Amino acid sequence: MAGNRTFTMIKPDAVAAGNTGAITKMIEEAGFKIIAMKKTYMSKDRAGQFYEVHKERPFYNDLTTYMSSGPIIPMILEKENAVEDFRALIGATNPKEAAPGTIRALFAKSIEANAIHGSDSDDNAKIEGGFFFSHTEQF
Ligand code: 3AN
Repeated sequence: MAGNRTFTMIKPDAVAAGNTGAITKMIEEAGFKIIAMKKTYMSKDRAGQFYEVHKERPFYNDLTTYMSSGPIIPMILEKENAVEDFRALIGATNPKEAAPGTIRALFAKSIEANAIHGSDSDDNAKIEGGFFFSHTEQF
């Protein structure tokens, strides 16, 4: 059965460009309820932990440098079929391939600075949400 929560993070490029409000509005208008949200930073080490699965990929060093370059906005979101529906709302990893009207098509600058993260499974949504927030099950 599909889970009803996912994890997202507005990335440094979108926060710096002043797109936090526009993106949050799109998320809420798409029917997601914001369960938890904060503005925070990741050190390069902490970004390395978050993206541990990509450790062997050639873009890992650049990615963790970029993700620790400025403030981010992690959130836990709730909606029926949350993981899949949120991936549809944000669009493909590469903004050039992202469907028109998706968050990445509208706001991403490049495949690396791609505005927003969305968990790719229910299990990862739990792990990633727990990376930034605790005790959210009671919300
Ligand atoms: P998604 O965020 O769409 O699930 P992943 O999990 O494959 O994509 O990649 C994690 C992050 O790594 C992406 N959001 C993007 O910032 C970066 N990334 C992925 N592929 C590349 C690439 N070929 N070059 C540079 N950065 C990449």
